[in-house]
This record gives sequence, C-alpha cells and structure tokens, in this order.
Amino acid sequence: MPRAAAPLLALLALVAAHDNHMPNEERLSLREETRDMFYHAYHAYMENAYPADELMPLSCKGRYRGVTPTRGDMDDVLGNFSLTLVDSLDTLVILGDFSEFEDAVRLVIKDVSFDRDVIVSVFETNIRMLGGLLSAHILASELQGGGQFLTWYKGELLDLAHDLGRRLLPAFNTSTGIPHSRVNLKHGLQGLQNSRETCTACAGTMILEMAALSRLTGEPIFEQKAHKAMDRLWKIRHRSSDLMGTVLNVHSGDWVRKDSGVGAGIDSYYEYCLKAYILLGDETYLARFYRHYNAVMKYISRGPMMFDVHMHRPDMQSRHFMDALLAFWPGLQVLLGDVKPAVETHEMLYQVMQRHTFIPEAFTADFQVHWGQHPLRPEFLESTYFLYLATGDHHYLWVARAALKSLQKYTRVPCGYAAVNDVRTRIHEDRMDSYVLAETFKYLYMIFSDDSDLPVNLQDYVLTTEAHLLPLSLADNNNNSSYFSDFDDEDEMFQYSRTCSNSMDFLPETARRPLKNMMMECPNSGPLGRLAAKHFKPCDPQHMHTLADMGISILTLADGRVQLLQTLSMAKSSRDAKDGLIFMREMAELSEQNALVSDLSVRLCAVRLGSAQSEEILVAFPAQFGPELKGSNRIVSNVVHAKPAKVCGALQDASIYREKIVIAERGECTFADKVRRLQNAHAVGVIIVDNVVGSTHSTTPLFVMSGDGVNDVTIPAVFLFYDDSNTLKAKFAKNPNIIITLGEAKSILNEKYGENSNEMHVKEEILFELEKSIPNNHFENTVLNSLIGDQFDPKIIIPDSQNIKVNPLVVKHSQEIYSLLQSSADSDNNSFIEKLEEALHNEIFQFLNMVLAISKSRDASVKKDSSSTVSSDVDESADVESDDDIIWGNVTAYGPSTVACCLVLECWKPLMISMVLLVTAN
Ligand code: DMJ
Repeated sequence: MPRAAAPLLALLALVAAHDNHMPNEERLSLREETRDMFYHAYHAYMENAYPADELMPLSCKGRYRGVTPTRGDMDDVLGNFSLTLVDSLDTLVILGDFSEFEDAVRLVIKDVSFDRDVIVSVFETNIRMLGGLLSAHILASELQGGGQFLTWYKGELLDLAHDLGRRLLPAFNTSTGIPHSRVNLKHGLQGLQNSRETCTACAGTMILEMAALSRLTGEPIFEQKAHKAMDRLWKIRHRSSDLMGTVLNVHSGDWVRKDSGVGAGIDSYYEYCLKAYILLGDETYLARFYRHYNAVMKYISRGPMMFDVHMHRPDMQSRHFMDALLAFWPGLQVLLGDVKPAVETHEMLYQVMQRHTFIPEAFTADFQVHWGQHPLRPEFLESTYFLYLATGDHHYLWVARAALKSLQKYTRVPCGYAAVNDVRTRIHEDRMDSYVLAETFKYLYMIFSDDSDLPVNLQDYVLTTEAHLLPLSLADNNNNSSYFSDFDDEDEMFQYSRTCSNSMDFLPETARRPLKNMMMECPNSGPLGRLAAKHFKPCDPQHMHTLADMGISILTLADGRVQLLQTLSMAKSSRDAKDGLIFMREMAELSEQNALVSDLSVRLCAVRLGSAQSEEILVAFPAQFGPELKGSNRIVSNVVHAKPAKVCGALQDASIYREKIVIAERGECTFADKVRRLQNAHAVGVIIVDNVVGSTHSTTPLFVMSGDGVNDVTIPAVFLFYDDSNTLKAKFAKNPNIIITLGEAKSILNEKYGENSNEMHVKEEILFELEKSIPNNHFENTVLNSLIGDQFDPKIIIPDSQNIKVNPLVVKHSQEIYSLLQSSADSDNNSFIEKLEEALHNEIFQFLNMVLAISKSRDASVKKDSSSTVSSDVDESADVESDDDIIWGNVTAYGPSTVACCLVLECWKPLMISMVLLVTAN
C-alpha cells in the first residue's frame, strides 16, 4: 500500500546543529532567481521555438524533427509534439503560476497531435510526454476544484495521454514482452521489425506512467504490459549477483552488454523498482529493489564512488570512470532511508562539480574528465534536493547555490540556457533539453522553497524520473492488484532486505568530513581502499606515507633511475605488507605495459594525398574500433564528401560512397555511428575531420576515436584535425579524382624516407614545433621560463595549484632544453638544427619521448594551457571505453607547451619506467 511508503517519503527533517546556516533572505532570493531562470528559458522557448520540440538557444530557433539537421539517435526524443512545453507544464504549477499553466494547457490541447509518421524513443516519449501530460492532467483537475482556474477543463490532457499510450503499445509486441526501443507513432512497428536492442533503463522505466494511465482511464492494458516487461527484466537478472546488464535483446531476452552500474543504461530501472512500490504499494517491487540494492552496494559501490562491474563476474570492474547520470543514486538512497552512503556519494560528486564547475558526462576515479560534455542535467540537483529534505542540513542549500551560480555564469545566453560542450573549455552547444525546464529548474526551485511556498503537498506525490508528479492516491484505484502471478521466489527475497535506519542517528557532516578534499587525500588510498600503483603520485605526501606504511622506500640512483624497495619487516602491519606486495607487482606490470606502448608511432596513421611523386603526407589519428591500419594494410581510393557532412542521419545519394574513402565531419553522433552508416553505403574507409576550426595535430595532444563497445565496424577510419584537413580539402577541390591512401604512419613514412623514417619524421616534427616556438612566444617566455630554477612557478601553468613539486631532474632537463633554445635563437638556422639533432639523439630526447609516451595528459596543466586541448579521447559517445586502452602518441603529436606541462606534472612518473624493482623478504 502506498501508505506504507509514507514513512519513506516523510523523510525526517533531521534538525542538526549546523554552522553553515543560510539566512532566510538569501534562500528566498535564490528561489526568486531560480524562478527568473525558468522564465528566461521558458519565454525564450515559447517566443522563438514553440511549437517545436526544443529550443536551440544559440540559433534562437526551434528544433524540428525532420527539418533541423539530424543529430542521429539523439533526435528520437523529438516527435514534433511540442515536447518542451508538455515537459514544462507541471513546473508552472510548482512555481504557482496557474494562469500561465492554464494558457499552456490550452495551447497543448489545441496544437499537440500524435498522428504523425515519426519514429520516437519509447522511453523518452513515455517519461517526458506521457508523464508530462498525466501530471498536468492531475494538477489541472486539482486546480479546477478550486473554481478559479481551468473551469472549462474536461480531461483533454488525459485524452491526449490515452492516445499517446495506445500508440506506444505496439512496442511491447515482442516474444519477451520487453518493449522495443523505438516505435512509429502512426505506423507502430512498421519498418522497425528488425530492431532488436534496447537498454535496461529504456525497457524498465515504463511502469509508473503506464500504471497511472491505466488507473486514470480504467484500461488495464497499459499497466499490464509494463508489469510484464518488469517481470521479464527481473527474470533475466544475473541469478547469483542480482545485477543487470545495460543492453539486451528484446526478442530473446539475452544480454548484449553485460556491464552493470547505476548510471547510463540502467539508472531509472532501479529507480522504478523502488518507486513502483511507493506509488502502487506492491511489495514485490520493494523486494526486487532490495535485492538489486544489496547487489549494487556490494559490487558497484566503492566507498563514495560507483564503478561498473561485469554482471556475471561482479568482482571485476568493467570500466574505471563514472558517469553523470549516476548522480540520481543518492536521491534514491534517501528515498529508501539509507542516507549515510547518499551523503558520501553526493559529497564525492560535489567535489567533482567544484573541480570542473559542472559534473562532466564521465569522469575518472581521480576526478579527471573522461567525457567533458554537460547538457545541464538535473540528477545532481535531484539528489541535493532529497538530501536537504531528509537532513535539513543547509550545506545542501549552499551546494544548490553553487550549482545555480555556475548555470547563470556559464550557461545563460540571451536566448535561454545552452548546454556545455566541454566543461574544460565551457564552449556552448546549441541545445537546451526539455528536462532543463522539467527537472533542473524544478529541483532548484523546490530546494529553495519551504513546504508552505509550494502550491502542492509533495508528500502526496511520487516524482517520476522526469520529475513529473503522480499522486499516491492512484493506488486506491488499482484494478490489477493480483497481477503478479508468475513470480517464483518471492519468499526468498525478503531475507536479503536491509534495515535502513541510518537516517535518524547521524549528522551528514560526520559522513562528509572524512571525504573532504578527496583528491588531496587520494581516493584510492587510506580508508577508501588500497593505493593502486596507477594512481600513485610521488608528489602527494599522503601517498608517500602510504608507501612508507607498506614498507616501501624510494631511492633515486645517481643515473636518475628510481629504485623501489620493499622491506616487509618495515611495513606497519601484515595487511600493509600485503598491500605493498600487490603495489610492487602492479608497478612492475605498469612498467611492462609502458614498455609495450613505447613504439607509439605504430598506431599513428597517415593520409597520403596523390601519387608517390607528388605526394603530401598528413598526420592522422586512429580509431579504437574497426580494422587497424598496420604495416602494408592500406586503403587506396578516390575520395568523396559525405552528405550530410556529419553523417548522423540517412545519407543523401547513398550510391556515391561505394568503394570510396569518405570525408565526414566530427560531431552530433558517435564516431562509430558515422563509420557504420558509411560502411552500409559500401565505403572503404573514412576520414573524420575535427569540427574545431584551427585545431592541428601539432597543438593538440594525441587523439584516438573511441568506439561504443559494439564490434561491427569493418572499414578503417582515421581522424584529421581541422587545419590539417585543409590541404586535403584544397587538393580534392582542385582534383576530384585525387587518389588517397590511408595507412600506418610508420609504413607510409618508411616508403618515403627509407627505414629510419620514423626517427626522421619525429625529428622533422620536433624541429618544426620548436622553430615555431622561437622567439617570443608563449612557450619560451612563459612556460619554459617557469621551469627554470628559481623562476619556477607552477602557478603560471596551473593557476590554482599550490602543490606541484618538481623533481630536480626535470628542472635539469628543462634547463638543457632551454639553453639549447637560447643558444639557437641567436645562431643561424643550420647550427640550430644541428644542435637539435644532437639533442634528439641524446638523453634529452630519450627523456622527452619517455615522458610523452607514458603521459596520459590527465593533468590540470594541459587543460589550462590555452595552446593545447586536453587529450580528447572521447566524442559524443556515452559509452567510451577505458582510457587504459588508449595508446599514446609520440612526440609528433604534441606541441611544445604540452611538452613542458607534461614535464612538470608527470614529474616522477617517467622515471618509474626505468626503475629497478627489488622485493626483499625477511
Ligand atoms: C531525464 O530525461 C531523466 O531524468 C532521465 O531519467 C535521465 N535523463 C534525463 C536527464 O538527465
């Protein structure tokens, strides 16, 4: 019964003694600022985009499906049904703007129709459109009761919801009952019969809206279909781990992707297991949720962090980054009453936010950006809201304030709010998703509001995954109470239930305090777990302590090599000694791996234009997917430009790509998607050109195009930076029959220069880079100067870092490079080249190459360095693989200032590669 859920929702306003009090006036002014933010976005949409689905805030116009250039699968959220208005309706009620709500409802009734030949995402249409209509219908009916607003309303929104619900039903026509991911609103599954895969969240986030629709219309079919899908999902969980994968086959029920987390691909399935219990009162859902919850806390939760594991081998982590969507999890934990871990994970996320201003789409355990996009998502604010509600701790008001101010400062544009393309550059994207109005601003407003400020009593409602309001009273209308008939092991489930009573008896601050400054304390050390070799930073005093505890000492030898020595008897405890042994073994493995990747040029690609006589060679970068261009494996053909250039939708004139190398543009959909489309059009190779004007390989660290985990690409693809592609474009414009070769850089260069070509090429590139740096440029004047002796000041490169220590060896090498540059500046060109060649053959070159080879550019300095972009190994794919897979480029891929930055921050790491490992037991 939903009443049983009331204690979960009542959420105990824990009044704690806080020294972080936010004055009432400030809270109220933030509430009003949020209201203004909502209206700024809402009016921008209504005045410039409506009746389109979304506003494009930079172009200040509407995004229409089939009219605006497609972004690929992302556009499945659009159905030409005024998505943003429908999604915003109940936020107007929360803001107390009943008259605007009334006008908006009129507009929806007048303009919205679903009789359209358009393929939409079943999940998105359900949570945004169906949820939006149902919530608005319920609130409209409530308001009508007051006799002042919507007196004319006769349930038209429910009629629309019913019509939409019926159009979604064909999606459930699968042998498993698990819905297809897409459906045509007019023609059902016509043309979609071959579609097979869907994500767990997509299939498992239907039950709230579908049950509400059934209970409001009296037609049980919707709820039945959604229950059946949930039953089937439960049955295909891994029977021993109780975990779910992320992608499955709707016909067979087999898992396609078996990695298991709480973020992208799964998130709202877990959410709906718990909320189905809260809304519908059926304890089966609670029991299922507990089983999943225990599994998640056992296998996926790592202290405050959450990492995906393999569902069938849950002790094996499947990726080392977290995604922004998991930020909803602490909010769900609060609903369950498990507040302490919620405080901890939220604190971790807050630190990620503080570090990058926004939570990037994906970030690593050491809080580095893995995928920099930030599309103004609500999840972190959602959790902040629930934590504030549960604890009353004003800390959460301050967190929300910080988030609000960042949104204002970095995302507000004259025509709405624009998503951030990369939190490191804060460049905008022409995108304002409907959930910004449905969720982001709603949660912000609710955080800064007292219960008495809100026109509805939120404790009477469940908030759906899109923050739409469904009333708990729906449980009273249940026509389907005996639905669960084929459940096999319900009794057994209850024994796993946790007792979650930790919300009443602790202060959030006590859970947050040990996590303060996680990065300084290194999340992988101390109480949060063993220090892993790959996270070891010699410049971190905490890490040096941990090493000492494990009985490991570091000796620097006269020749600069570093020796690690473990003496077991010196370890603090037998546990530390054991951890130390593992650390030493990992360090040895790391060295081996680094040695393996040292021949990096193997992975660099080249694009050769024209014939061997009049050729030009461009440096290109590889893909993590598709066949590798290695040795004599080359693609030689004519070239053609793709239309549309980004290849995110159907290709125009599909016959022109046969047997051709196709030039496509980066952006709007994943690299792999583009290549697949061209592969289907019988292209033989793809060159993807960067979409950042001015980018070149010489000023940007190595780039590797990530895949999406599906190994079905059979043609090779290479990446060219924008400016590097100009030569190609110009030559092609001049001679449309030009022959292009895609191949391995080393092999193509060998052909040009002979056997030692790699070295030649490296030398040429370095000379070119260094020459460009002399004299009077940023590199010489700022970065290099900052490396020298007394003048060294890391703040020049990393303004907010106080803690960078420089290894004397780095300074020594930098000084050598610097003197070389200085002496060459006033000598003639020949002697300059001579000297550099000398240097390239000596230790400096070895050193540089070593630094660059193992440098993963995770350091903040590269981010701050305006002349180079941080290593950008991901594109629009939500599911990039571990950057451990990325092979790093040699010196040709780096600009000089990057070199300098690597020298500073990677200080000791390069030395580790040449270390001698000694393990002594006594
Ligand atoms: C929203 O549409 C919903 O919150 C959904 O569950 C996840 N994605 C977006 C917001 O990030």
